Amino acid sequence: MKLSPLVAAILVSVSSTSYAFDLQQPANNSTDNLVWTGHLSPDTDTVVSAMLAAHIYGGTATVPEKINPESEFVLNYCNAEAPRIESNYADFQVGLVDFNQVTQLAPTIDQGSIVAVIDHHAIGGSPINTPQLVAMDIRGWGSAATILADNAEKLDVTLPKHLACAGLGAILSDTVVFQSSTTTDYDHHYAEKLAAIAGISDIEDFGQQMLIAKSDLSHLSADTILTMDYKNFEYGGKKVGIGVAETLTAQQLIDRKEDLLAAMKAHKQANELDHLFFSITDTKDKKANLLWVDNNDFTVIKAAFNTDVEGDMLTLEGVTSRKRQIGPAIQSAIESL
Ligand SMILES: [Mn+2]
Repeated sequence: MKLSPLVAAILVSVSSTSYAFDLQQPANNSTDNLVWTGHLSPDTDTVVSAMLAAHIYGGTATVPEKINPESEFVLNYCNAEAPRIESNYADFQVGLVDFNQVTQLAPTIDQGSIVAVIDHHAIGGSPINTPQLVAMDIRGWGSAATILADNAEKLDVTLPKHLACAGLGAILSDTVVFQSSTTTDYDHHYAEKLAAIAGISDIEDFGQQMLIAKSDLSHLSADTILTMDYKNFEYGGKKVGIGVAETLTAQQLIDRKEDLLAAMKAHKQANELDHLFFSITDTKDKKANLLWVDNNDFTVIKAAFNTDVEGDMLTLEGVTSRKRQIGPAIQSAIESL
């Protein structure tokens, strides 16, 4: 059957506009003005995932804010350059890596410009809300970098040494050197593959050096420590901030508790948060030391961890993951109060 010109024109226009960003066949995508970015308060997985995505799919890697000392260590170790800091995302097509919450989105990103999300977090809370179809690849793996390593392999994209090394650093960071309960077999599998490409024979040693590099926080202000690895959430209509400091030398921070509490109080007020929590996460002895600001927060802590609390800090043995342990407990407590 021969199509009338009108029908043919409609079909052409439909087929040329109906595809979302194509994560399976990158050649189908226009990468003009495409940038990749992760969440605010970027961590190593967010930084490196943007770099991996730009290498695999085209476009430019960016970060929405300055990178943290751990990421600096990893990029330095890998001889890789940090992505540029983008202060204005208007006029770009944007691919998101390592998050899906609007509370963690750079404020200049128009949600209508988001074309893809590659992530490993729950969609609960306040996910992005887009008028158009967005390509999504969300898997319950230990890091977004692991998902991107898998995509690179399936798409036959070779990773250069420095990116393989940085990818390995991102997996080690998010899984706390495979100690976190979020670690999957995929993370081990791709960590080994990336290490082989990067020529790194001792993965554990790289991981330990990274943990040591991020542990010394003595030169940083309490406010910097609070917001360095920090995420905003919306749980049950409440604005909730959760900051984390992962450190091998937790006592160093516990000794600065009064300082941290003062910084938390100021941060909670300035950002008009309903709740604010901070965990001094002891990566050596695998426990979280939780701090909160006021009685409202304390009520949530008691409900979340179902425990009698004495003093102004709650130590939770075996708890190291905001994503898997601290966040979900706080979310369900707030939603049930
Ligand atoms: Mn991540």
